[in-house]
Amino acid sequence: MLIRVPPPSRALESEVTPESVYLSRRKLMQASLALAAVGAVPGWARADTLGTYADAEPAKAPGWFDEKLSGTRWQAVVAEGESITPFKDATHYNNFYEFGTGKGDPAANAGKLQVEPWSVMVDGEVAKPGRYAIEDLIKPHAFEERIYRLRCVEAWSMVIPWLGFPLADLLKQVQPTSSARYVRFETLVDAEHMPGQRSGFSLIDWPYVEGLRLDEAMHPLAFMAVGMYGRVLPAQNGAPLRLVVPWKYGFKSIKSIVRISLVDQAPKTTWERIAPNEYGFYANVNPQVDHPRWSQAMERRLPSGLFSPNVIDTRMFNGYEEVAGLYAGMDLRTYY
Ligand SMILES: Nc1nc2c(c(=O)[nH]1)N[C@H]1C(S)=C(S)[C@@H](COP(=O)(O)O)O[C@H]1N2
Ligand SMILES: [Mo]
Repeated sequence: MLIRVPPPSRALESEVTPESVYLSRRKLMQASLALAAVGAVPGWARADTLGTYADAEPAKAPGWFDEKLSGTRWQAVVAEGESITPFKDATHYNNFYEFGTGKGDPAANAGKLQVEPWSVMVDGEVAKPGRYAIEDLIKPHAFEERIYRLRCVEAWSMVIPWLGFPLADLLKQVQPTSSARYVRFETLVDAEHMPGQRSGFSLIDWPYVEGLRLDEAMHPLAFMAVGMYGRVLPAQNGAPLRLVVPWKYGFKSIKSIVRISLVDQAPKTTWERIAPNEYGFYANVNPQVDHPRWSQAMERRLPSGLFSPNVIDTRMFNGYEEVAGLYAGMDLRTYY
């Protein structure tokens, strides 16, 4: 359960510059060029928080990833005065039930996931449906780095530097028709390599399904990640392609996507099916609407331990208040 301690002051937090974060000379030059090009960059979006990460284990990436990496726009930092979660925590404290329900299970088991070749079925209300090889889905889009807070519904959080591109760009590529109202996402089903799908005790009716309203999906903050910490996405974080919706609880950010459908009805999502009174379709981070079994007013920011629990206030929309307009006139207690 959550231990309530006063949140550390913002000043204290911003003093912490993660030693693990640095830029290579080449990336630093790219970053300053990119920053100069975009012009009005807020003071906290300093170049030394962008780029490569000393603690990130290097990994061999598919060719399509390496081809795009050098053109990355190291510009969009969205974590004012906060420090980036160590790579080790972000990759060893995971939820990915396909690999087991323990926080260490994904890191232990996801190495068996076969990510090459990978394709994504795009269907439903789109002008360009079809089975897309991941290369073809990625090719038209420049990589960006986005440093986002990730707030799990279980009241812990991290700050993760993602690599990828806006979901809106992918949707424009496949061209939703005028009847499309929602986007539905599905994760891979592969019981041979995903031990959680073999478990007889699993609550989940596979595949894992998530969804967004089309206007939410088109919001510039909604992101498709293919990498993190300047490298390709580790399997336990949802390789090779996962959604990141930073203003919503983490369970909306579906991993290892194999199908994207444009539909006219709100899809029934995995956690809604399991416990509709606890997990809604919207799942916007909201400190005022508690989970039926625990408070959502605060969160444990990882790394967190017994002697420094690092409990901080949870912010409305996880601090991404620019999305508020999407929910104008909606009672967020009803649409939780
Ligand atoms: N397919 C799938 N996607 C998933 C999950 C899952 O179990 N299966 N867990 C979700 C939850 S609850 C969270 S908090 C985030 C965790 O992402 P991370 O492990 O990269 O931090 O992934 C989400 N995406
Ligand atoms: Mo979560």
